[in-house]
Amino acid sequence: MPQVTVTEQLLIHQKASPMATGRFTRLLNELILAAKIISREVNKAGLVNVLGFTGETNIQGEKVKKLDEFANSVLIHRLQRSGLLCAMSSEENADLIEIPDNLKQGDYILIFDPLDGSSNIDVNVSIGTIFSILRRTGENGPVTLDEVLQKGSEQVAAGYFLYGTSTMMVYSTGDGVHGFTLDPSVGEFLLSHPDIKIPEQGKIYSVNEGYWDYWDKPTREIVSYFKSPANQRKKPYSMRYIGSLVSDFHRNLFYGGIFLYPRDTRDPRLASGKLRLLCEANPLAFIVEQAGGLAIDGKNRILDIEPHELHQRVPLFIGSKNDVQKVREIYGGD
Ligand code: AHM
Ligand code: MG
Repeated sequence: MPQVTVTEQLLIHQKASPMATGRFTRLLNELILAAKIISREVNKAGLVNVLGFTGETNIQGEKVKKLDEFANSVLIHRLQRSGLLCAMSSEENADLIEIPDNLKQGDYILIFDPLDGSSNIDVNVSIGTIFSILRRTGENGPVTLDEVLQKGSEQVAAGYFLYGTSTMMVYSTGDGVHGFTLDPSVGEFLLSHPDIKIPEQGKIYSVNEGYWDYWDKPTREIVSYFKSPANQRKKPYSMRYIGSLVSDFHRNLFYGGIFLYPRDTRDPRLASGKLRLLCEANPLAFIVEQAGGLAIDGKNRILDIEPHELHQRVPLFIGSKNDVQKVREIYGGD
């Protein structure tokens, strides 16, 4: 079977759009190179002194690990110099990352979580990089925060890199979802999973059930539904929770199921859940919808939420269509 690299696939996509300038292809290629560098470091993390806390605390009040910092700086350094972006936003940076005046500006905005699932780094569990690409809405000149705070439905592309037993890239430009696996012997991402579709009906639920006491009644009812043999499936769902959003999402994308991160009624910091709208929920919602699934905050479609701040958090229910619809029904949505 002929092997298609991600670059070949991007060029095919580019040729199919008469207005394409090649800039978007270059942007994805820059991202891919950054991810290969991160993947290399993740793979050797156990061997060199890149593990452990730096002792610093990020803007979310969480301890930052060295590998997070590394991934963040690789992405910022490479993409800032690409000439393709007018701004970036990272989960690790409180403010917008501007492109310095001495560097060329572009029309795109990149939002990312450089290394999601960082609590898993020290124990060799899969982690990932999540990205979202927007086009700027204004003309030239300094980018405004409003241009970055676009609804998820405006994303031009979104995806993630999963550093697992293999390194994978899963992305969508709004034309289906495609998965590529890094062949380390040639250093290329090869098309391994074309046109991914999530099963309409899942068999897995993924949630941190340790927080049961902190949930409201409807949330407990939802989780009880998935545990119950009397559900749609007529047998209990299996519970699978890695604690790395990318990995939990990726498994459910292929096997079918639902990932839940509900609001927390006791901890005011988690009153809107833990996950971030712009760098986590929106890109994965874009992917899941392209794969035939759904993503909601309980009642509303994630991609329709108007963001009002860069690090806004949102409850997230994402996965197979029937399972997410059940959540919406129990919360009393449409
Ligand atoms: P991070 O971006 O700081 O790694 O935090 C997000 C992670 C997700 O990957 C995961 O789904 C979630 O936090 C797990 O949270 P919890 O430990 O509360 O279950
Ligand atoms: Mg994260």
